[in-house]
Amino acid sequence: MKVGLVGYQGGGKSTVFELLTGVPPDPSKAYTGQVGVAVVPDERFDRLVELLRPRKVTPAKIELFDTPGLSREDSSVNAQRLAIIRECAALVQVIGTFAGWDPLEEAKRFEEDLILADLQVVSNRIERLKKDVVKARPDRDDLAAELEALQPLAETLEQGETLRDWQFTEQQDQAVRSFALLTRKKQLVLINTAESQFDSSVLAELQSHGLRAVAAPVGLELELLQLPEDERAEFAAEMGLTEPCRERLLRAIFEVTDQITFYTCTEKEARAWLLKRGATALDAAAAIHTDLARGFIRAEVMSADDLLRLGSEREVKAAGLHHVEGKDYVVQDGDEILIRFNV
Ligand SMILES: Nc1nc2c(ncn2[C@@H]2O[C@H](COP(=O)(O)OP(=O)(O)OP(=O)(O)O)[C@@H](O)[C@H]2O)c(=O)[nH]1
Ligand SMILES: [Mg+2]
Repeated sequence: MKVGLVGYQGGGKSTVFELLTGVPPDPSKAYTGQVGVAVVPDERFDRLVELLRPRKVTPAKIELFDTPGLSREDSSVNAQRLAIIRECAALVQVIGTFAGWDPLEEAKRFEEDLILADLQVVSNRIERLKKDVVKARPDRDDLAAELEALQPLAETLEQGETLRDWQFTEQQDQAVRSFALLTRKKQLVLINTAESQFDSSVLAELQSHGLRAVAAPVGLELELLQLPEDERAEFAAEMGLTEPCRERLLRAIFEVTDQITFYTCTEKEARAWLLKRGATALDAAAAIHTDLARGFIRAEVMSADDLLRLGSEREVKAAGLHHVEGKDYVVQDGDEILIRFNV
């Protein structure tokens, strides 16, 4: 699952990318985008590792996609850049207040761009359907149903609203699947502030507009990390940087993806995995290895919190909190899972 760093040119997307992944942006990828990974901070996993002391530790990672910024002046280049954004599962719009833009204005403007792009895709399909549905075709009924499913979506977009909170029917879901609609993606606004102090009323404004938002002095923090270690404290004091923002941002980005974390722990390796909320034990098995899904027998599950509280698997079992589940079990955030399989 790729999370896109998106927005207008010069907002600081690549600066955020570098801070979070540790990888400097590659200029040769400026027009295509660049993928990097970052570890998802997970305090519960850290405590599990401390308790179990496995030989190997593998935390969960999230994929970040630094995309080319949209142009404010020349919207003709934006169609291709919006197409790049379509590949992302969730969006983080980076707005740089250091550049003098008003965050709420910029967020609204970006939203309009996304709405227009979606409207174009949906309208194109509607026009096509209107032409085909009057022809004598064997699939006429299906086309008519698709047309009916798409029309309310187009109306919503025409009214300048996103599809983020829309309850899609199965038919609608099917009809738009290949469009990867931009305004249907989960989104976070990340305000890249020039200074460590920031007027947080902007966050409240964005939130009342229906957008989740966080703010952080990303540029300053990156600068700090690039200094020799013995100069950092002085720079931080001078700039008023009290608490590092990297982990807080990664956590906020992780939350916007709507995933949960589950764990697999053996003496050899403790590992954290990400899974779509609502996914099953079979999905969890497939995330680990296709063999585990193919030969799935059962999942042995306990909650990491119980394990941490009681101190050992034996104690969890003694307390009756260890359970055996089938393929359809909906994995819960924080489950520790052992998949039994046979291939
Ligand atoms: N003063 C200041 N400058 C910043 C900050 N963050 C980024 N910049 C500068 O702003 C410029 C643009 O930052 P980038 O991170 O390249 O912005 P971008 O969003 O990736 O831009 P595009 O890839 O062109 O869309 C660079 O020169 C950065 O050094 C900040 O917090 N403060
Ligand atoms: Mg960039």
